[in-house]
Amino acid sequence: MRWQVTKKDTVTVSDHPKHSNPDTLFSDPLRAPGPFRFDSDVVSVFPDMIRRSVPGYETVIAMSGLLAGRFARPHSHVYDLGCSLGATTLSMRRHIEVPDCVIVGIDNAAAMIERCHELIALDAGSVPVELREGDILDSEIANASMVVLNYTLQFVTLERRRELLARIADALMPGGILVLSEKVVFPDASLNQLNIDLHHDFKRAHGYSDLEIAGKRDSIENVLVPESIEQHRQRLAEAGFSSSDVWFQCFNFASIIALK
Ligand code: GEK
Repeated sequence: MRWQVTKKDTVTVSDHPKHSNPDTLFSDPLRAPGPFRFDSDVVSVFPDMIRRSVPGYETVIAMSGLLAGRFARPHSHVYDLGCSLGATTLSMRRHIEVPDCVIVGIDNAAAMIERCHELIALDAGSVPVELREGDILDSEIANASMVVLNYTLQFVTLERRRELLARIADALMPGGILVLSEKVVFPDASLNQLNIDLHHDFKRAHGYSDLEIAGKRDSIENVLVPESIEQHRQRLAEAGFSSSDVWFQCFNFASIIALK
């Protein structure tokens, strides 16, 4: 593995090239891809993979930080659920200025949390960060002023999504915010196909071959289950959020804010 940053500094998503090997996981034509797993191979290429695969990723991470600056409250928790290597956590850490606010990052992939600990330790920010290795479906969420699910709910089984969102709504203080970023599908079949094609164009423009795009698509099928924006907003209302709307979208990747 090749990691170049060694001294404490402000670590941000724009440091990706320093924190990632290039993603070549699906470039071997002789290796049949199995179901996608967040293992150490994925961790070593993750920043490069997600930047080149998710249109708008860097904007969503940066704006999550701005939202934290506005919504984080003193004496509260801010949650980064499915924190991976802590890109959202670090972005929020740069912007939170209130006292006694703790960022809690949770991920159930051991390799992710291990590397996330190292990256947080390199960051010079002063807001306390607590990292938990565990399932967000089982982890305690309490006294929250802000909760972020950046590209994580899509990996939770459909049957358990509502219960998780209801627990998040319960844990949020009045005026609290949820940021929910997801790959989405569209009810109109031709628009859906157009957005899938545009996503693949985005990946090609970032250097992925057709073989790599097809390999990742096969591997992630049934692991990542996208829903429509309408389905998300309906469920958010049922879970106890008073309002929600899309604040960012690029092709079939959207981010919603929901207010308690
Ligand atoms: C980012 N938010 O960089 N419990 C805990 N973690 C989970 C669960 C679960 N039930 N299911 C999946 N994960 C990050 C990117 S990546 C998105 C999020 C992607 C974790 C999983 O281990 C992985 O680290 C993360 O959710 C999804 O903004 O890879 O497309």
